[in-house]
Amino acid sequence: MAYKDLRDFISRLEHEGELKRIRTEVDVDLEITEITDRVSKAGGPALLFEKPRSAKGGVTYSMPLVINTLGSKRRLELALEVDSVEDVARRIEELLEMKPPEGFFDKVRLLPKLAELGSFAPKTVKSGPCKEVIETDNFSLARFPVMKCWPQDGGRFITWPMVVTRSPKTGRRNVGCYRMQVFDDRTTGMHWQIHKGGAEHFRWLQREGKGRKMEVAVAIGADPVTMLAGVLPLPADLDEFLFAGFLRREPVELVKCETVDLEVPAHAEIVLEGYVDLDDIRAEGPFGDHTGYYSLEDQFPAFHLTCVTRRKDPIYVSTIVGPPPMEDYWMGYAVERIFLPLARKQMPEVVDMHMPAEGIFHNLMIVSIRKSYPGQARKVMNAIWGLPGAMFTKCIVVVDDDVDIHNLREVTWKAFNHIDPERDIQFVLGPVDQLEHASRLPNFGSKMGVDATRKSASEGFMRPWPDEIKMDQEVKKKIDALWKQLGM
Ligand SMILES: Cc1cc2nc3c(=O)[nH]c(=O)nc-3n(C[C@H](O)[C@H](O)[C@H](O)COP(=O)(O)O)c2cc1C
Ligand SMILES: [Mn+2]
Repeated sequence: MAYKDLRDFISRLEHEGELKRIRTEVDVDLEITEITDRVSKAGGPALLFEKPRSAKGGVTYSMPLVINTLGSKRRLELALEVDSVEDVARRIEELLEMKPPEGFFDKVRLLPKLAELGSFAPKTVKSGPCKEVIETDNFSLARFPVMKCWPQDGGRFITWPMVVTRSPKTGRRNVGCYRMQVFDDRTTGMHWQIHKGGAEHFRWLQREGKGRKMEVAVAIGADPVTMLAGVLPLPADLDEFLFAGFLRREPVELVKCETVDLEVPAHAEIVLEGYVDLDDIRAEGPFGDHTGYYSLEDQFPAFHLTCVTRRKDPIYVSTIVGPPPMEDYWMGYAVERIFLPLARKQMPEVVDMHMPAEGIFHNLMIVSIRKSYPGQARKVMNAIWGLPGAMFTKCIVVVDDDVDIHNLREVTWKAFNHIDPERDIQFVLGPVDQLEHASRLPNFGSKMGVDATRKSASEGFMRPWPDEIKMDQEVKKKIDALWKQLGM
């Protein structure tokens, strides 16, 4: 059975010894960050702050704050209900391997699989726990324990929302995790970056001449897979709630909003309904970001609340980003593993991919390939620069399949041995992550690919390529047998 909601997951974490309750009053301004950062760096548990408070605001909040829920491999596996994240990759692989049925028996065999797929579509239900309290006039964001994460942050930020919009062009839904800076009791920023689904919907509002305002619903806290789905770089127009249903093997239940024509998870903790307005674009930031640096102040739409619906006793979920590794490294790890089979569909030569934590996802990707024709490493780089999310990768290092890319020592040793830098480094110009602070322009800059595969005559390399040093097996065996006797 999939987790019903956030509290269901929290109980499981507690049961597994993966969650610590903190009963001491701790300030949402910087203090929760300092504690969570230390725990995060030490590979510690999820934290449930039972008494968040704000000395500045003079309040002790009536609701707890949970953080670092996915901040380890174990918790990620618990969230996905698998023994290993590789199991998810295998399930996706199986799905992609589905061949069109040929004869009658093939069709019969395929039926359960197809039926299974259909049964993952989100289900709209009449009501749900997120409607226990409906506040259409007497609501305020000041009641939620929203954190100021880092000293130079421009304010308090909701860091793990599921932002739901509908395309003014196609009517299709998108769900994305975009931070929201609290401007006042009923207004926040909406930090969807220029390349993201929400921003694309907002642009189509004007292009389609559908007025100046676009409805937005924001859900905070749900079952962990639905929360994770907002972070996944899915192709545009693939509904995140459908994908969440596939991952959790049970449809996500949705309810209609009160004041906007959108649906949100019925089991959410908190729902904020409202709109963004083409005529209300404001300064947002700075914000201590997942690069380990502050992203500077920039212009983003303001989100105006029209209604809050929530549980009677909501749990507020938060996450912090900052110098790696943090909780978001594990979300990135999920992305890396879940998308590998999809990437392999486009690039069958790819054996494995890895994004080390310090590369903060978009700065460094290491890819191993089975090379069978000249220039193939460069073909792979170009394909990666064409994928959603991965298009931002600033540096791609392509190695042969005999390199264990999860072992950075081996990568450094082999990759740097194999390159003639002037020949093997390729620069391209293109879109870069909006968080990129070194590029010549915002959102536009260069990217680098390093072809660290063995070169052959077919690629113009006329010298012999040396073998890697390896001891003879017989000698190894002989010494194994002698080892004890040697007294080492
Ligand atoms: C903790 C966290 C915070 C994030 N904050 C933002 C953000 O403020 N703005 C943004 O554009 N993307 C942010 N992202 C990345 C997006 O959630 C991610 O790119 C997602 O795929 C976007 O979905 P979309 O492709 O449907 O737009 C964040 C990711 C994480 C894990
Ligand atoms: Mn999307």
